[in-house]
Amino acid sequence: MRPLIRTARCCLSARVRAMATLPMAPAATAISSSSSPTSPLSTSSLPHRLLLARFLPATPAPAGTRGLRTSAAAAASAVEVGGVNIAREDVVKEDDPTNNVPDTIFSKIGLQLHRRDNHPLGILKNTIYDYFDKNFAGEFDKFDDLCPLVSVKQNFDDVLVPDDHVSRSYNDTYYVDGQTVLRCHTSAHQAELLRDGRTHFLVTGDVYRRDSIDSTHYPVFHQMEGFRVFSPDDWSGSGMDGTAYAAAELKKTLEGLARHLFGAVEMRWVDTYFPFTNPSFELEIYFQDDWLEVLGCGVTEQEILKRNGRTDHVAWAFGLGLERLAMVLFDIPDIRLFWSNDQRFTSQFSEGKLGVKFKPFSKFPPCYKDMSFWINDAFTENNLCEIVRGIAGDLVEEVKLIDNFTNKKGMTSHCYRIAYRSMERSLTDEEINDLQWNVREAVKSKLKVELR
Ligand code: FA5
Ligand code: MG
Repeated sequence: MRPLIRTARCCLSARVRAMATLPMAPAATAISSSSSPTSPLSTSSLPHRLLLARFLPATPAPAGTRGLRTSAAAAASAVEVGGVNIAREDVVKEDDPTNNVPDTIFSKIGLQLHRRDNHPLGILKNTIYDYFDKNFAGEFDKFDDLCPLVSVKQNFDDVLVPDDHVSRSYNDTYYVDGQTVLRCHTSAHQAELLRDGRTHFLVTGDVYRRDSIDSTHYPVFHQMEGFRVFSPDDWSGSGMDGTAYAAAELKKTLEGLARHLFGAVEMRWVDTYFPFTNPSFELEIYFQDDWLEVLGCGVTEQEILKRNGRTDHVAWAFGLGLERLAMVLFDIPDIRLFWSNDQRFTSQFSEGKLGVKFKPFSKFPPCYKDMSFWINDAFTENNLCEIVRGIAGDLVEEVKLIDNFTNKKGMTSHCYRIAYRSMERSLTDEEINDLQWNVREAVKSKLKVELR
């Protein structure tokens, strides 16, 4: 098995550079000079600035992460998704060591931004539906209301994620208990839909990941899964074997989708690895002066088809990040904005209008605060980010490692720069100082690190 590495994404700062479409590079194109955004389920081995990997086995949450919940979110007590009623106590279990879901996460369940027709994510979802309806005449079944609480089996085992894969760790995934997670990708629904006899489907939903903080990463985001099964009749006349045929169909379909969405934009294919596809690819789009990964895809592993009643068939699958595409299409500079209820944001979008450029309603300066500490063995950046997010909520824009050294005694120091900025108003010095003080106290007491 290839090494399983997580990489830090690079800080993306400038604006979209939408350009003439480059011809899609062949899958084998070697890509240099870029940093790849994090992807726990893939390992595109691109150069990266920081290695944040903490390979944790799938064991209960380490002691240092247990107290990471805060009361930042005044969570509703229950929500309903896809006919399932989810109460706070079903998801947030403060005394259960196998649970690591904070209230800030529970407060997002059931909001289903992708089902709002005049929200950028809903507009994008509907435009992708249009593409599939137009090109495949209603062949694709659509699901956008499947419950995000899934079993470990659905999320990982059914899609062949190895037992020691980093994405299974408590550092990366929100566990409700030892057997149940908040899905970390829409691929969690592939197997059940196949078993249900489906051969063409699109699944859109909210997905959850413990992750670091910056303008293109958020612990709750939205994916659309696409899946298409072929039978031997489909490829027999093509002169290709089933895998080559499915890979060619996949790229054709996604290149067509990219043109449908963007018209002209600079993009490229990157070879990667997923446990559930082979070969596997990622599509990247040039955005804010850097390459932004917008989807992962590939030819489905035979084992998945075999286990679910489709022996002798082949299939392609993709999983795309709706926020990532919407940021490029609507010129939305920060992923937190998708969650804004501010009229000045929401009123700019309307049903069916893809690509209306977002006009920032105000620009408030960020305020930076640095924090240095000696880390311990249990320290992870995701745990730090969860604490910061729990205290500052969406007022935190970025948490970035700016200095890292080990002294002669072998002690390692990290310095993180936290950027605080509201999308909606000016923050007072006092407010920021309070936040930072609370963050420092929580980091000290919960992560047991020594502040410097
Ligand atoms: C997956 O989740 C795979 N399940 C995708 C897939 C499906 C591959 C089917 C093959 C076949 P990945 O972890 O790379 O892969 O995430 C897919 C996309 O989700 C990324 O390309 C990116 O667009 C988006 N994404 C990932 N993490 C975040 C995040 N924290 N915030 C916003 N978007 C994210
Ligand atoms: Mg990825």
